[in-house]
Amino acid sequence: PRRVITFGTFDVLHFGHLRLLKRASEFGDSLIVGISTDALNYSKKQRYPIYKEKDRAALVASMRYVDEVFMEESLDLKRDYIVQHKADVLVMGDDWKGRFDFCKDLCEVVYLKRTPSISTTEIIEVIRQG
Ligand code: C2G
Repeated sequence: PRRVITFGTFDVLHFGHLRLLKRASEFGDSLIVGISTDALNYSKKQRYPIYKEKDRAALVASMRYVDEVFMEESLDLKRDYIVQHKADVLVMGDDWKGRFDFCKDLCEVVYLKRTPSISTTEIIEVIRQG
């Protein structure tokens, strides 16, 4: 059985996330999702996600395409996570195109087209402006 792995924050879960997870799941028999922790987000973007990591993980875990979730504590552990979870394929949206090619000796690496015109940042902006 082929195991697929993907990573993300999945904050303010939206249709673009759903489509990414659905398409990722089609690359194998099970899908494992690394949820970026609140601390990892803070270190990347100098702001915390709207929803706490436990809640983001619970939402993603409840989706029918997802078999397992774990917390992604650091971007530098990507190779360890792939090995630990015995992943055969790493799938990411193409905003990360090329950035995970260094894992190609461990597993297949696939980048999927992002769903246009939807993002957490934009949703937050719209809500803020009222
Ligand atoms: N995505 C998408 N279409 C959108 C928005 C997001 O396909 N309109 C995809 C992204 O390309 C990514 C996944 O959904 O593959 C999760 O997106 P984010 O939560 O924004 O993930 P990010 O914060 O970039 O975290 O180790 C990698 C990081 O943890 C990725």
